[in-house]
Amino acid sequence: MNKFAIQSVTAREILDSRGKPTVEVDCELMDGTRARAAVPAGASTGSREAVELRDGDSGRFRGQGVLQAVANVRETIAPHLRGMDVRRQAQIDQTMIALDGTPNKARLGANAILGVSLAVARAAARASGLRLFQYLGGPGATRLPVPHMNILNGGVHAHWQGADFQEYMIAPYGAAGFRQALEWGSEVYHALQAILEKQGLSVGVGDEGGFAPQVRSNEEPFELITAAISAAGLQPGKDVGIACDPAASEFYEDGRYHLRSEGRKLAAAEMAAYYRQLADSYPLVLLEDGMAQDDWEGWKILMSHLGSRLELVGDDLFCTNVELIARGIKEGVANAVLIKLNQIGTLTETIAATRMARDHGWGAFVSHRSGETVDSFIADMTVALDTGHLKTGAPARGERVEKYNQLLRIEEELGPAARYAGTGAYVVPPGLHRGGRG
Ligand code: 2PG
Ligand code: MG
Repeated sequence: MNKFAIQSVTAREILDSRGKPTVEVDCELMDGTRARAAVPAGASTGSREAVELRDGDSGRFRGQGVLQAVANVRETIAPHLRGMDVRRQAQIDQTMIALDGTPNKARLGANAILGVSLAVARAAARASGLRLFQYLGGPGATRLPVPHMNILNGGVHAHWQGADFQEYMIAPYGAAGFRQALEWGSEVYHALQAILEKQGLSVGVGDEGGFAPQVRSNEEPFELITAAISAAGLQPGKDVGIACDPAASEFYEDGRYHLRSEGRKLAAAEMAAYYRQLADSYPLVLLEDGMAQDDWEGWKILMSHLGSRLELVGDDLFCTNVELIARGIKEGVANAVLIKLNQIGTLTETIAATRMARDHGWGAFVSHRSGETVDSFIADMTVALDTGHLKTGAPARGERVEKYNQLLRIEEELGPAARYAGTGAYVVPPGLHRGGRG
């Protein structure tokens, strides 16, 4: 008997952090090894993401049910995987892609396929007697990422109550190790809370656990966060930098960027100038989706303004899709790629996207989704793929901190072999782009 042979694969509908249904998959091997994985879901989704199959039955979960995806795992995928060696990840993923037969996983659902892909990988690691990060990354997987903690939420994640920009993150790249980075993150988060309270602003949180105050501009959060870093006894730009994901596709209408909180509509060149002013004034190190997914010309303008100073990450622009990334590399529209498993739908395609970015000297920035579960797969995957940085929300809320806590465990497990990516995480290292010196 091959103990690595798949005995069964099954799925169920569970709830995610927003209380919406999502897919959870269990995989069991011949030797009794069991593993489980759950699938996240976005709110500000790219238009070219693989298809997340929803039932559309308005009688259940406002049409958001995933019973069809669950049935696809149980009835269509599982019979084909039974007996396969669970370590043959690429073959298993390929089998599901072929079974689906569409270019964007529209038939079986990327949520069905991804759940299986991840449960299979975890089962293989377990049966091999390895931690997931070791199984996926081998002996070289020893570098802990800089955690990008989203401490102030806006845009669709805060129901447009405050900033138009979706995510304001702190990046403690100056810490000595991951544990200290997380400690600093938590301290800055709580320092920000105190500042907001003092100013009479709300400390209610958005989808990713960051505060969602009713600010008057998209610049104000940069001021508040810089003050919070200092209030925590840390040096802005040296110890802790700032990263931002405006998620610009969400406020791009009729060829212009509509900043509701500021009552302005900007053209791409004006938007790029705005970002440059922010980079001049605050310790900005990384800007994700500064332009919209359909505004490739805008991205080129942004690159010419800031490409030598900041890591410019494409999320909705690339959707973790090697075809879109290849085009982006050819046209020079960014210098880094956001990596989200469920945008593409299998582990092997996600690894291929990461490789393509790195092979061309681009950054790869691993990400959670705004709808999450306590599954911490991306923590292990980030160490395994050695991407040097990830974002997985605030240092608060169970589904967010579970990933950070898993990285603490990995750092502990590695012991003296653990290294911290620090400023080496970025394609453009911080310090080259500080105010006045850029
Ligand atoms: C993003 C993500 C994650 P969502 O835009 O980068 O923060 O948001 O999951 O809603 O697409
Ligand atoms: Mg994004």
